[in-house]
Amino acid sequence: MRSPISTLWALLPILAHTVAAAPGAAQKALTFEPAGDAGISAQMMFLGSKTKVYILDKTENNPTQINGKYGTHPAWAVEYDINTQQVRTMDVFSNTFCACGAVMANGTWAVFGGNQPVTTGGVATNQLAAYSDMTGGTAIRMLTPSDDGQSEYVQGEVTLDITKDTGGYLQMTGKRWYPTVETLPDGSLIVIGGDKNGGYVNTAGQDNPTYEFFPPNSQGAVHLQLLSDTLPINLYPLVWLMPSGQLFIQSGAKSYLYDYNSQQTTNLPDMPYAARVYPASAATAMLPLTPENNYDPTILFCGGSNVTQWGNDGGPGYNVTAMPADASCVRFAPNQPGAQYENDDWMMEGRSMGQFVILPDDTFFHVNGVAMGTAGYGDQKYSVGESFGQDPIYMPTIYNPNAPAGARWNRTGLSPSPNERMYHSTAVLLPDGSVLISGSNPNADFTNNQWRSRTDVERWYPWYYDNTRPTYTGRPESLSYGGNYFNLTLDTTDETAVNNTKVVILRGGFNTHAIAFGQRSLHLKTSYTIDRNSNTATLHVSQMPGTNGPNIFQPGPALIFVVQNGVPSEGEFVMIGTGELGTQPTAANQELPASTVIPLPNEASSSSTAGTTGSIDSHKNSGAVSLGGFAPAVLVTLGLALAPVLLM
Ligand SMILES: *[C@@H]1O[C@H](CO)[C@@H](O)[C@H](O)[C@H]1NC(C)=O
Ligand SMILES: *[C@@H]1O[C@H](CO)[C@@H](O)[C@H](O)[C@H]1NC(C)=O
Ligand SMILES: *[C@@H]1O[C@H](CO)[C@@H](O)[C@H](O)[C@H]1NC(C)=O
Ligand SMILES: *[C@@H]1O[C@H](CO)[C@@H](O)[C@H](O)[C@H]1NC(C)=O
Ligand SMILES: *[C@@H]1O[C@H](CO)[C@@H](O)[C@H](O)[C@H]1NC(C)=O
Ligand SMILES: *[C@@H]1O[C@H](CO)[C@@H](O)[C@H](O)[C@H]1NC(C)=O
Ligand SMILES: [Cu+2]
Repeated sequence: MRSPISTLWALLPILAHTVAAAPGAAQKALTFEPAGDAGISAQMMFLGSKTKVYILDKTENNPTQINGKYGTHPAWAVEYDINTQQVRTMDVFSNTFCACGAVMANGTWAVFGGNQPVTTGGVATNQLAAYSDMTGGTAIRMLTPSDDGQSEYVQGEVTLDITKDTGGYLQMTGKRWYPTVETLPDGSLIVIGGDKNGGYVNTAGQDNPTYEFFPPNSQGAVHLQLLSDTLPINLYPLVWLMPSGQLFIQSGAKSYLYDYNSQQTTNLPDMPYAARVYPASAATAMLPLTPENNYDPTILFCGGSNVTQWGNDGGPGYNVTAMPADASCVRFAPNQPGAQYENDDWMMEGRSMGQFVILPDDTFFHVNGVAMGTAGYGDQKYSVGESFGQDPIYMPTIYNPNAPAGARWNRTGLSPSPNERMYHSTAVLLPDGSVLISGSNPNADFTNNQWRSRTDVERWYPWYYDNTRPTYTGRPESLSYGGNYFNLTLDTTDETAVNNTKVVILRGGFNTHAIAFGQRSLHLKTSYTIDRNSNTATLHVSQMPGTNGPNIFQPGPALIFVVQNGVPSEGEFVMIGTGELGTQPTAANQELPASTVIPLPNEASSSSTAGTTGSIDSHKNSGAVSLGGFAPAVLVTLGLALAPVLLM
């Protein structure tokens, strides 16, 4: 029988969790809300620090001006403050038109490539006239984010021959427009592919079928045949680092594993149903890596376009806006022997340029994009305005990878955004678990004509947004690959809630063209000790996986969330790894103690009969949890025998 006192203790956490949101606070869950104006169109976006989102545009005639190093010109880069919704213009002096980026192990972001200098109307130029922009093709810009409003891009110096970048260290081996960047296990970067001067799709004449590393090494540009083999739709190839250290690459209709150490390529099955890479532009994401799936990656591809004729760099060559976007969804687990693409639940409608934002509750917010046509724009008779896509989809969807097949897509309670988010729009997760959305600009230069260049910012709030959020103490500043576990003290001792607490490491990545480059989510292993005497709940949390850890989740900053019954805490930045580039030390993960409830003395009396001292009611909740010296059978018997005592 439970004493009155223990009944009270049991009620406390329930009381704490029913405290309503502040009186008068508007309920925001499942709604969109305006969130200021960026002054530029958010073609690229990444969360750099707890309070700052960095937004990049291409060279164009934005309403906001900046007095830059090479003259006064429209701004193409801003720092957006999440709390005040104010922006600070930043000087980027090369054309970032369709660049790519990633974060390194030391927390510095690097943004690679772009296009040639342009003047009014996006027309190529070799004069400083109009926009004072330099060539972006070979450019590298680095940014170390901070909350203090002082960060600036570090860029290669240029001569006033604006077509040449003389930055030495800060320039690539060749021009890359639409390259892909992935962080490597040592926290350096690989920059893959791209073309030289832009266009709707790539052509052999201007392809750059190579990759290079950053910081650069003696290899320079390394030929990558699979890029040539997947022309013309090999721009922004879809690339994920695998636990083996190889790269999974999906380009054109092909799939590969590529080992950049041995330069060996392994062919994998072809992509079914539709093209997923730009300009078909499917929504893509790696499913959360968890102890339950042994951190074995599965990649999800949804939508895109099953256009079969791709035209050339001048455009599609036919009325592409009349093509319905694709609705199919497939999963692929590249590491599995004999891996095949498998059907997943198809989307509620066809969509090109939909984007997945992985939320801390493991569901994917799917937003932005169009129902007809593809990415890209051009001055063609079939363009809508200049857009090669039309029929924007205002209604988001939620994808739940853990729901049973047939029930993974869901829009219960959702409502549409009033704003179209078409080509060159972006979305990124914020530390409070909401999503920032901005951009949409299928135009060569800034315009208010349909479809207009959007500079407004909006925010979307998931179902958990207004819930009382879990809090905890003991958050580490950094996590190692393997080593000793750490303890967090939770704000509830309710066993169901404690048992349903996950620690999620999430990196939102560099977002552009409906792709979140580098987006990854990983669950750390956990177990718990609830002590009814001190009324405390301690969550024991493993470090990052030791074995292959830097391949599974690359070093560098990421958000940590404590997620209880699906409701995330505020996310905080934690450094994964050493905080420096270089081989990351790995070690075996210390085994976690078995989950335990230490009862009050009157309850414990029954435990002594089983010969234990206080530590009873052990629950094994992960394959790696230590059994604390007890044989499994003994523990099971013990658990069953004590269950009535503990649970009544
Ligand atoms: C991070 O590493 C890069 C490449 O070595 C370097 O250029 C940059 O200055 C480093 N950032 C910090 C904050 O040390
Ligand atoms: C391409 O998509 C259209 C529209 O969704 C569909 O009717 C058609 O069957 C698809 N074709 C293939 C080969 O999947
Ligand atoms: C292209 O297709 C769209 C959608 O069917 C149609 O509205 C438009 O008139 C077509 N444009 C041209 C130039 O044929
Ligand atoms: C949709 O998702 C919500 C929130 O996750 C859930 O409560 C609801 O049961 C789901 N609906 C369907 C039809 O799956
Ligand atoms: C974590 O908690 C366990 C049991 O509650 C304790 O034995 C261990 O020493 C703690 N570890 C740290 C690093 O505080
Ligand atoms: C803890 O959660 C696991 C997984 O959901 C479940 O199997 C187990 O029964 C739970 N244990 C308790 C004590 O609630
Ligand atoms: Cu683009």
